[in-house]
Amino acid sequence: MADFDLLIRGGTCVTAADTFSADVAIKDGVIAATGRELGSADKEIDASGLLVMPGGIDSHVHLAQPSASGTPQMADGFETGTRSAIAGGTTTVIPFAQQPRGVGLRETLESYHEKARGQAYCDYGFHLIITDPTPQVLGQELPALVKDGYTSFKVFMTYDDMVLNDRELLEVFDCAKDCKALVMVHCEGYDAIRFMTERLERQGKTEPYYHGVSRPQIVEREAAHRAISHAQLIDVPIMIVHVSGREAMEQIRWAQQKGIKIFGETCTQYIALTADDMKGFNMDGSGSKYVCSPPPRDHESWDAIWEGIRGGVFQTFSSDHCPFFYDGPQGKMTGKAKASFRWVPNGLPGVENRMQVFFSEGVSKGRITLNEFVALTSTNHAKMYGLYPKKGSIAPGFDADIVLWDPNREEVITQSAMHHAADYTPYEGQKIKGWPVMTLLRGKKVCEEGKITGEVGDGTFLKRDYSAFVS
Ligand code: DUC
Ligand code: ZN
Ligand code: ZN
Repeated sequence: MADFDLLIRGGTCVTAADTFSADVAIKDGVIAATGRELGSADKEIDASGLLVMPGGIDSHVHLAQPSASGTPQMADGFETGTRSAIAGGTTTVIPFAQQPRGVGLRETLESYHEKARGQAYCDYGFHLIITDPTPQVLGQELPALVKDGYTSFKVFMTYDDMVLNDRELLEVFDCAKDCKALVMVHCEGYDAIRFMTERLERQGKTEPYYHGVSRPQIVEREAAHRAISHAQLIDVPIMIVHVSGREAMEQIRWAQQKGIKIFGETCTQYIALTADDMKGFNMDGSGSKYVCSPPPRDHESWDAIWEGIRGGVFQTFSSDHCPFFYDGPQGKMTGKAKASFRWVPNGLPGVENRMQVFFSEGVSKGRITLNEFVALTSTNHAKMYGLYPKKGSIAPGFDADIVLWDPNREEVITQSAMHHAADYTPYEGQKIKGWPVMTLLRGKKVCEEGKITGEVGDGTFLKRDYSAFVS
């Protein structure tokens, strides 16, 4: 009988801390050993010339979230969204379970479990989205669910159906402090956006491009500062998600330098897209393909985001995969969206392209090291959201979630090769250097050369521990 189930031979292992030549031995879905002369295995994979990295963890993904009536439904559910994830080298996603106002948190979670059960190609957890922080929710439901392993949740400072006012934010932060949960905050100011939107509409400026004008960086900066101040008042750590440019980045850096426990996340669209992409062909709608919130900015903002990445302001790099169709009856420009950008659904597909774009722009262009790439795409997500030391590294005892990566391979991103259900990728035509060639989920080969070899249902639900960053 062989010593191991699988041996990955001859590759270069990369973790958040080290880069080293070693074979990786896998048994029962777990990494059993790394090194040389490890023993025999039932199967072997030749990884010479390839990087052996922890599978990506994308801690900011939206799948199968219902939309308000009359607006388009999301393009991806759990099956297609997680299929797209593994094709891009990501082996764990953490989507959101959004509480409809008036509905309890357990009922909310159960409805998402139903959508996900047996449908996923990769492992998954859930963050809650709290939209209705009643005394019952904060006093009983949320603390109990945090104990049950739902250790993070998101709150919004904008959107009619989700916005929390300052008093509610403070109550939620206070609850998070008591139950050791990590709060993710969407920082954009509701009133300022409404004011800008109504003024633009009065001026007849309703094309998708004006989505970006309605929520400039000042709006994000003001909300980020307000969230930071509230967090400081309560003395609770928070994570400011999807930071788009210099203004909010500097607020986080300022807070971190003062010793306030604020964490930061940025996403692919903020290093690869600009507001000009939303110009498209105006009301024929192609600009709507790029409508997301916060909106993509400009090249100076890309530089600011890289400054934040290199300077340690951001701990995680996510996709904020939030996919809608462009064409057809569920397309981004259907119904009310033709009348104003305010009705265009906010979000882009991106879970498949996250690691490709980040590797190419980051590692291949010399902006970050391989180890920083692993930290920002995998290890830090695992630590931030209570999945470490099960996920996020190449070492004995970790799940054998592994991506084999060719650092020299050149490709061009194109919709025809994508695995999501959406009918476009916002990264169409991007030239990429560095590409995933094989993805393993707990030791099983689930994707090779863009061909899915895993099965729907391979992915399992992950109960999570407390964040390593919340004490
Ligand atoms: N916030 C997100 O996190 N994702 C999509 C849209 C939004 O506003
Ligand atoms: Zn958000
Ligand atoms: Zn999001």
